[in-house]
Amino acid sequence: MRHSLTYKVKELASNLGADMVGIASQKSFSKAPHGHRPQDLLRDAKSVIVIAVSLPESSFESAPSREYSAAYLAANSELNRIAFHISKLLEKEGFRAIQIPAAMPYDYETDMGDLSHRHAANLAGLGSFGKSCLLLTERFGPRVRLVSVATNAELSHDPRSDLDHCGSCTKCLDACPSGALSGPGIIDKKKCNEQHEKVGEELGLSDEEQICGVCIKVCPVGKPID
Ligand code: B12
Ligand code: SF4
Ligand code: SF4
Repeated sequence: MRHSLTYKVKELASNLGADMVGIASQKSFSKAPHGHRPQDLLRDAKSVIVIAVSLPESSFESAPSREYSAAYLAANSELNRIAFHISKLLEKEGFRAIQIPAAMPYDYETDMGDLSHRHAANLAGLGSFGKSCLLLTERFGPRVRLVSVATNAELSHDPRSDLDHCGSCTKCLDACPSGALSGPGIIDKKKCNEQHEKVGEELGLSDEEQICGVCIKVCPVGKPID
């Protein structure tokens, strides 16, 4: 039962356009901040399904740009759509499931999502953290966006990923235009946010459309060698 439902969930996600799917146990979130664990969103949560959709390589070439912003928004709506259908499948099978927004809405005061998709993706084996604080996947590097679904179904869990993809590289730290990345894994969210606002003003973007993405653009992980 557990294996066949896991298979159905993964199959549906990839039929709907997911590039990667992994599953983490609710128990692996024990170090997540209070209020941001799967059981804070779904009382009897047992598993978290994490889905990644990659963005076309070319959309980053121009980043930050209106074209990258469009790809960013398209990926968010694809992810929310996939998560919606996974939740419906699980409910049809007699379980409960809740989708966590890919991006907006989140708590704008604390800059925190209800659940951190990056941590969830790491726990579900999709990739590991880079010096940029982003999730790096072997195949697409950081050029993926993520979404999670918490469910009370006991699914088969994937092992956590702990590969170091960065080594001695410091490209993202050197390229960050706002100085928000001051060291490996250290981000000043205020500076990063201000950069999003600055770019947004320059490009005439609404709050929801604001992007930067330079730390993704310069990352060599998962890029074809040229
Ligand atoms: C708010 C937000 C922002 C804010 C704040 C960023 C930040 N670093 O928190 C701003 C606007 C600045 C921002 C910028 C960007 N973002 Co953003 N953002 C989010 C959002 C909506 C919430 C992030 C969040 O919850 N942060 C709070 C927590 C995780 O961070 P924290 O306070 O530092 O948490 C500490 C502890 O609480 C603890 N913790 C929290 N949860 C857990 C869980 C466990 C198990 C453990 C052990 C610990 C733990 O860990 C942290 C300490 O290291 C997520 C979507 C989501 N729901 O995950 C996208 C998201 C993180 N953003 C994303 C992206 C791509 C970007 C940008 C590139 C923007 C762009 N598209 O141009 C930049 C990159 C900045 C960077 N280098 O990290 C992607 C990342 C994809 C990836 N490959 O990793 C996400 C996941 C959106 C998505 N659906 O894909 N973002
Ligand atoms: S999104 Fe831009 S400002 Fe924010 S950390 Fe990445 S490069 Fe720096
Ligand atoms: S640019 Fe280099 S240091 Fe930054 S996340 Fe990618 S591999 Fe790591």
